[in-house]
Amino acid sequence: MVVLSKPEHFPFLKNCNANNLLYEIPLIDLSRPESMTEIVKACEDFGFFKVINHGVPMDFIRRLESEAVEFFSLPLSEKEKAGPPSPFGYGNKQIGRKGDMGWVEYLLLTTNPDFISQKLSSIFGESENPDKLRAALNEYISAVRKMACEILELMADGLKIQPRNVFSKLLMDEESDSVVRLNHYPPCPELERVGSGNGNRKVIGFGEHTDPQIISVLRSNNTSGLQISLRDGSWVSVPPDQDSFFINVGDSLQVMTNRRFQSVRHRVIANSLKSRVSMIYFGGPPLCEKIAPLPCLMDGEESFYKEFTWFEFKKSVFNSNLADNRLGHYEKF
Ligand code: GA4
Repeated sequence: MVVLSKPEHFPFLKNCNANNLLYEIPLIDLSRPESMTEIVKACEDFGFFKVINHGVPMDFIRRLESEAVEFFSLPLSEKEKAGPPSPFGYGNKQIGRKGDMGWVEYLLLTTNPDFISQKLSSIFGESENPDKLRAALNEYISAVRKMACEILELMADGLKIQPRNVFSKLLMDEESDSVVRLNHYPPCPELERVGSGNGNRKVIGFGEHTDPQIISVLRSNNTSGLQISLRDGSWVSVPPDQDSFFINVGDSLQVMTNRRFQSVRHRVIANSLKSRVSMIYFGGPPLCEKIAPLPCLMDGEESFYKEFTWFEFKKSVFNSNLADNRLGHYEKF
């Protein structure tokens, strides 16, 4: 009999304690030269890691968080003026177009500054609110994009891919289809019961899913809730850290690396007492970009995927449920 949970069979389980609290999230210090190899290892083992010494000014982070808190404290009727969430705007409990629900409200925007200006002016009219929120979003997005590009270049170096901007150029492209999301998970005193038999009472804030883009950069306040799924399917909680960023490998990067890196399944569980506020940058390619394994990574191997454009993939993403395996449709075997 194979005992799957033994650390020697799954090296990443060494990082978990008995309560499945991942106390040793792969930690990448971007100021250290070792970060390149450590990032590659973290992407192979988890598709997920935490970054410190990230270079994003704390002022930018605090400013956007406080703007987000201010926005979410508006009366519902005001926030709803920014709806519906699809393709971009304010959403409450409903996620996507296929009936997924979560204990969350959010603002979903593209990262294009002109779009942000237009959208915010249409929500707030002539008041001074849009200027503050717009400025906070724009400075945050630029700094986080820069960090995401640095990480993607370290990945390329670590994988010995040239040129090193092979991934990062997709985020820097004027046509890059990147998204920013502000999430508010209100405290949930009346915990609904999900699942059965294990005595765990949970309310799903944001249901399990992988991110379709190349890379996601998440920052949250100090409220817990984020969980990631390990390769054996078990869920582990990620201790929050408001001074760090958490990086997710997205589906598109999984394809471009022909599964050397795997996108990470994750979800958010609501907290009964404290609000959780997160801000996520999803770095995506231009719509016309072909997503396929990079030939230099194939080394004689066959591609696991049929080629597709980001536009085609995105269309199927938005017609899917949150938990679906969206890459299944493009797998060759
Ligand atoms: C998950 C990652 C991003 O938050 C997002 C989400 C999108 C949405 O909220 O509209 C989706 C989800 C996400 C994947 C499946 C579809 C689309 C909700 C949903 C049910 C903005 C994205 O790009 O894909």
